[in-house]
Amino acid sequence: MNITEKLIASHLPVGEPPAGKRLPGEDIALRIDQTLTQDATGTMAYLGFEAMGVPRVKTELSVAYIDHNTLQSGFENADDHRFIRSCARKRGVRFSRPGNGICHQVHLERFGKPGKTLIGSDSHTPTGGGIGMLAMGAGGLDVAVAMGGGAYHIPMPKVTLVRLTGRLRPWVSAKDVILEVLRRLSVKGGVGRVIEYGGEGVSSLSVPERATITNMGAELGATASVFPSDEITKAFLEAQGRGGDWIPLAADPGAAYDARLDIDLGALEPLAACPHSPDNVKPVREIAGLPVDQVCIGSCTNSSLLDMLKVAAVLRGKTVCPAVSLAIAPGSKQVLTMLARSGALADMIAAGARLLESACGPCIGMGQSPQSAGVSLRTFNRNFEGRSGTADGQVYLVSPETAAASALTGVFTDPRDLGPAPAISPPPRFLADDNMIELPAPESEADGVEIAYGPNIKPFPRSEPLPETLEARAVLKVGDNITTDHIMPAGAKILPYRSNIPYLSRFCFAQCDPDFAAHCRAAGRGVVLGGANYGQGSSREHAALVPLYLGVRAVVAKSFARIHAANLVNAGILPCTFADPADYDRIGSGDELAFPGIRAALRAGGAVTLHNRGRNESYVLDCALSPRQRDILAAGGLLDYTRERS
Ligand code: MIC
Ligand code: SF4
Repeated sequence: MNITEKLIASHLPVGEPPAGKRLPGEDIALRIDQTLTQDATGTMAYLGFEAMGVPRVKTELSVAYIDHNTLQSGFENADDHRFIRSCARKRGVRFSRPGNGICHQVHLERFGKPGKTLIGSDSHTPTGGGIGMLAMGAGGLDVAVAMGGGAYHIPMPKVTLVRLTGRLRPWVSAKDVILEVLRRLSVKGGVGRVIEYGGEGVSSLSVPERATITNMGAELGATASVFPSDEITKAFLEAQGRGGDWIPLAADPGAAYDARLDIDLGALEPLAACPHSPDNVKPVREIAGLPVDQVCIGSCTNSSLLDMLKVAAVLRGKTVCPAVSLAIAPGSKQVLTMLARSGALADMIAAGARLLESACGPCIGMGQSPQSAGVSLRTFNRNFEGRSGTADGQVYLVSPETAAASALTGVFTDPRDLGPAPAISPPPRFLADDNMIELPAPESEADGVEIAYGPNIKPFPRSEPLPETLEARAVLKVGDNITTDHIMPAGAKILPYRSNIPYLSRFCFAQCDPDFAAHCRAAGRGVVLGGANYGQGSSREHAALVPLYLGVRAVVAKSFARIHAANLVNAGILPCTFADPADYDRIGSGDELAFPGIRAALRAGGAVTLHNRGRNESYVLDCALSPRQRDILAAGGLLDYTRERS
């Protein structure tokens, strides 16, 4: 078996056939050992959990992180933090306080365990694959179900082996490895797949480097990415004071894979993902010389101690170019404290870096938006149009080495031009102090903990069971690779309202159609028409709940990204694909549509008919839904489905 099959086989509910017997795409139910939430999706997850009525979480470990909404420009964020903290205390969840760091970085440092399953209400949860976990992003409701002891359902993935040979050359780093994978496979290339790393090159990569690679597997659309758990993993866990959490995990000799990609680490060079997609990758030397306005270093992709030490070494004794604003957000309290103690932080500050707190910050548009049409080099994972908060900002994704070099020169710089690379090695021991992780109240005292709802926390929008025939108007038609940032933007002005769906609805699809909400209101019931890979990017279920609130009952697309398709079903919105993609061209925004006999068709498990009244034409749609998902839609969403069964 390969590693993925081993992880799946050991987490199938008892009595289920082994993973090898499953066909790709077939629904599988996985036992979930650990969950994580972050605050921007966490309020919905805990509102869902409260609605389910389960008194205490049933996982081995559940952690609630506060890392996304930390600007606190009004009462809203602080209210959300208080709500999440109260849920965590009452329901048996550990609470990582604001300031403790970015969820994926902290989870890797303090909680991730090889061989375990993890789901998180954040699309970059696959970061945990760097330590040998089967770690997946999910919607908040799915995380709530898993916290309650329920299984997590995914389509059985295909497995792609990325076989690494050789060693990275100086100044080339893990970011360049994943950018190369993105260049070759594209943002759709991982859909329905787990990306498994193997080959002799693996042993030259440290855990934080592996985590950079698995983190950005999310940008491939992959279900998860996973590395073996080996001596390097063991050394990392030991250095975190968690040697006892280690188990070995490797593919069996001769294990089979559905596809293979070979990468010679020694042949890689510094790369950059150019605006506005993580797969628009070019060698840095081709862009060298382009003036740079801003550099941001951090995010869950590149904020480890190793990354920060490299950056500090490049900056030491120099001054950031006057035309450049350099912002640095170390990934966790552990990283920041160790930087401070080692003196490396002083090197950064002395060079002119603007220090940000250990949180997502600019990555999700919470501050540090670049100037008009500004060129911003970021060590982050997403450069979707407008995500930085500046509509015409030009965001490039690069390694910490390229970022630091360019901050000094003021132009896009291949770090190899700086001369010999500084030698940085991981510390033998990390400073492990979990004093910013609050333990839940003991079960005997949980009854006394009040859940603190603030005025910004509005109830969950509710769907209704699907009617026999659904009649609705096409309210919007969009092209390929529409992201959840298009559907439900984030950023400093909107993110504080993640618990307030009515307020958020004003901004739904704002970039594609500023009148989207008005069109929905006029239509009553709406259908969105999408191209390929609809809903790629984040796990935010707001991209389903807000359209639901506006009356969207179905999305018909050429294909879907996995997490968003699941979120639509959980919200009670029907996701279908065109059996003949050419039919996409035969429907337009404003067309009156009908899905005759949709309820019966879903029950029967077959294809669905879409009737276009204006043209008097019918099209065949595929609904690649599991029997469980069909039942969820019939019930009007996951909450009602779960309630019906409890
Ligand atoms: C992101 O990187 O887009 C986010 C913000 O972390 C999202 C979650 C969210 O929208 O709250 C994600 O990746 O899932
Ligand atoms: Fe936070 Fe950015 Fe990572 Fe999302 S991608 S979890 S916003 S650091």
